[in-house]
Amino acid sequence: MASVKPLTNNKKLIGWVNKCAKLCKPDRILWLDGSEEEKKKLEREAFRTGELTRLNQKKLPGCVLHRTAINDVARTENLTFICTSKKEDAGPTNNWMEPAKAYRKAGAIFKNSMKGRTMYVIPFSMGPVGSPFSKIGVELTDSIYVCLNMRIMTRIGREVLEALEENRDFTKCLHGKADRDINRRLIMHFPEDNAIWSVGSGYGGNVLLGKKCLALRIASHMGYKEGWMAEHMLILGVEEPNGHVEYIAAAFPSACGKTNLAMLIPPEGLVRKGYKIWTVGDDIAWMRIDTDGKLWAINPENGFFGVAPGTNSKSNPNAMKTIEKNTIFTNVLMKPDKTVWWEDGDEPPPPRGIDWKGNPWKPGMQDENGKPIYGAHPNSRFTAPAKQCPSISFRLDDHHGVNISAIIFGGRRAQLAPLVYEAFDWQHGVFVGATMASERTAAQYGKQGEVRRDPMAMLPFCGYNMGNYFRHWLKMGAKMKKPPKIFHVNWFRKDEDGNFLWPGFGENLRIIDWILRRCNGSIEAAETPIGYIPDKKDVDLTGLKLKPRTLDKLLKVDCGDWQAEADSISEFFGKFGKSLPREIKRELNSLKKRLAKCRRKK
Ligand code: OXD
Ligand code: MN
Repeated sequence: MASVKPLTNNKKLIGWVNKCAKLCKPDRILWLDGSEEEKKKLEREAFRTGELTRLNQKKLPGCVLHRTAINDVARTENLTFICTSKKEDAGPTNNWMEPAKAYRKAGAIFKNSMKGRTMYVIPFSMGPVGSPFSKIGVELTDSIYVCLNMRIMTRIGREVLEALEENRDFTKCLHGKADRDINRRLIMHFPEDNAIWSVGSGYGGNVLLGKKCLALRIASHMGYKEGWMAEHMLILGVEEPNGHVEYIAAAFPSACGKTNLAMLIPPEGLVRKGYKIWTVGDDIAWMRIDTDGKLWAINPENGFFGVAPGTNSKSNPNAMKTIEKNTIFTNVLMKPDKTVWWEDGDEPPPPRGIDWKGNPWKPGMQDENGKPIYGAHPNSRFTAPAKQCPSISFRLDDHHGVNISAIIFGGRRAQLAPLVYEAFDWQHGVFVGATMASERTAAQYGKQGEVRRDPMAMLPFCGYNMGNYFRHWLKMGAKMKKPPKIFHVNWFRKDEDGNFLWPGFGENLRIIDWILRRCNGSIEAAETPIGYIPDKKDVDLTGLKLKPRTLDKLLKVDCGDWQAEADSISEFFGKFGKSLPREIKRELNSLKKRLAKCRRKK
């Protein structure tokens, strides 16, 4: 095995790399320094093997295309495990495996799997290099696609190794494509060892180990132990007409428009008033309490791994500008001129192209069951540097992060949940987050459209017992001098004919504006059994044609429907047994009482 000289003297790191190499038996080991020349070399090699295709460099400078295996297009939650010594530490919502067994099972797949391949060593930092709130990881992988994605999504290379002094801990991330057989695919997390083993997949969420695996599953466990929070949240700055910027953090389940919200363009009426938006992050927030007793957040990532279908100049003009260059496209359609296309993008379907599976494609094609054949996979993605986003906040590189004024939970619910409501207080807000539910999307395997409960949008990402996770939220609130207010939004409510009631996208700023005015105490709100809802006059609808009756429908709280919801929450909580905090049970009982009172009044 040829090994290029390690770029570090850190013995712990060198020892671990050698141990993994002994298991996987790569032909070569290559340490990444993060340079531009290195990037070009990796790309050349990937073009040669077909791992990547170079796109039209005149129209899409620096852009490439990758196609995953056909059975490897989304996160595989059923193959994702939290491996703790005690089963109860993983809790009722995670798949659990005993660590020794997990190392054995995954080890058998890793064994000799890199023969004939190179093992790349990627030192990376989640968060600005050198920030006391950042965490360092090292990913070993046999995939150039992973190397190039990690270059965009994290900060990688020499400066990270310099920050990793001899004894500083790092997350040990081992990834191997192996044969990408779904029966030999495992995504293992070892929070007690600060380690991740992912084998048999090439799909982003499973293999860019800094993202969901480290920055959420492992980090949530670290946060629990160390007294901070790792959340599946975007971070957005709203610049108000007086120039003051307020920051919010918002959690939505995968593929519910987090990237669109993080980059929204204010509607005309609000632009005229002087509102501006600053994007800090679109997927993950690490939050901690500072000496001022307030909650501060950083985005640990450095790029966007967004869903392509549905991204267009109306839904997200900033994303469209972000991906004009230096972008990795995954599983989209390639047009004859080597540019890209996806369903519900800016352009009509091209007369022909190569679909995400690599097959010739024409509009209107159907499979043997009469179902449309998509040009781009519904979970096809773009990976683009955050700095290319026109609305990116300079705070992205701020070691200290931003102060969070409001936390928003949201889901995709055709019925039931009003456009917005505010929790009565932090504890009630934790209950609101814990009972979040949403219709399933293409980012997860499973039946699309089915409602599933997804507490804080963390169901697939909480690296420990979710009962303790709720407890941790309650504790964090109690420690803060002025905790952010907590809200719930639903942009997806439909009328009797199945039409969306709210226009969404940039117009969502109208609701965020209401939220911020509630935070600064300048307006009152109406109390309902589920929380406070806006007085209609306080939602700024300047320039938006929305019938007053539509706003009534959007804000309606039907106590009967909510009683059914409360029963379904009771059933969901049943699976937590004793680990469910008393305070959360109490919140459910109080909700039931308020709903019963409301029914009696009618
Ligand atoms: C994502 C996801 O890719 O949540 O962000 O699935
Ligand atoms: Mn996500």
